[in-house]
Amino acid sequence: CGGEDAGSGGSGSGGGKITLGFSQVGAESGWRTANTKSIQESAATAGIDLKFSDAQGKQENQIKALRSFIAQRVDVIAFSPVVESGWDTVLKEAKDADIPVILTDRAVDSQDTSLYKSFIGSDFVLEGKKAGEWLVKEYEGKTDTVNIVELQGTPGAAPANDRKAGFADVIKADPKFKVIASQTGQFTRTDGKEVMEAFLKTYPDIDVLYAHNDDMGLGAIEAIEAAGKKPGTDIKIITVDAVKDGMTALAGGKINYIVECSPLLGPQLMDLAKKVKAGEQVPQRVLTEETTFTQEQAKAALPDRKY
Ligand code: GZL
Repeated sequence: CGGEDAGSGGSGSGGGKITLGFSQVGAESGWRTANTKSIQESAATAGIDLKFSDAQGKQENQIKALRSFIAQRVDVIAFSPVVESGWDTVLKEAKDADIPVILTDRAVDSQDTSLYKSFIGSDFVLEGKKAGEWLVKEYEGKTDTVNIVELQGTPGAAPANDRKAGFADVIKADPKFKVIASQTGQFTRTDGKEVMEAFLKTYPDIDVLYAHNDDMGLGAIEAIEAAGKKPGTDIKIITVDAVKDGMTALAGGKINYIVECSPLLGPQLMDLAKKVKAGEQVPQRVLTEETTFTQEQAKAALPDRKY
């Protein structure tokens, strides 16, 4: 769906070599590590000069990085917004500086879509729906209450907001599904384990855990086992991402279903950056390809997993 005519971009290093300023969320999960690797390797392959900044999960660090890229007159700016809100001012500064911006991975809630040339990432609402649809099928024909606990991603982050909404939208069809607790585990193993420990102390009969990423699910598995319960059997577990550690737990029966969210955005980002720099029209929205995995499918897919 045609985007805007891309800006001419900054002076950058002039000539052929494109300078791309990239602000990354942080290093909170296996997914993020794989995403960073994809971006760094793809920039090298594409002959793009990458200025990479790790925000350690803080929006103020991302805004600082974007302002630094503007000051350096990079040709293109790309970033994965740690949260959805609070970007309009700095995005307007980039637009006023005639430096095109590409969003990767996560969206912003800016109403003015002229503030960025393209957004490449997953449909997180759909990911939440896929998780819910598996659960509905898993409990088809059953009438007992299904007690669900939810480990949410980073507060305010698009994947956390949307995976929660998509899941809730599907399970609301059947009142037997009850989300008895829902709390952030910050997309990390450590927090996922701590919050699951608290859930287990408070709720003796948890049937299902829905974790917004593998890492929190893996942390929760440690807590479930420490509590003397069998993950994947006593408590069914659904996660999102499909990184290698998650797929290994799925193949091993400790997770029941994983909705894939691909971190391999690097090649498409570099292609978009080149097009935007050349002033070519680019799609406003680029959806990433992804699937879902059962335990059997994970066993088959594991040997070829790239991350
Ligand atoms: C999703 C990405 C999320 C992953 C988490 O595109 O933003 O952030 O699902 C990561 O693992 O921390």
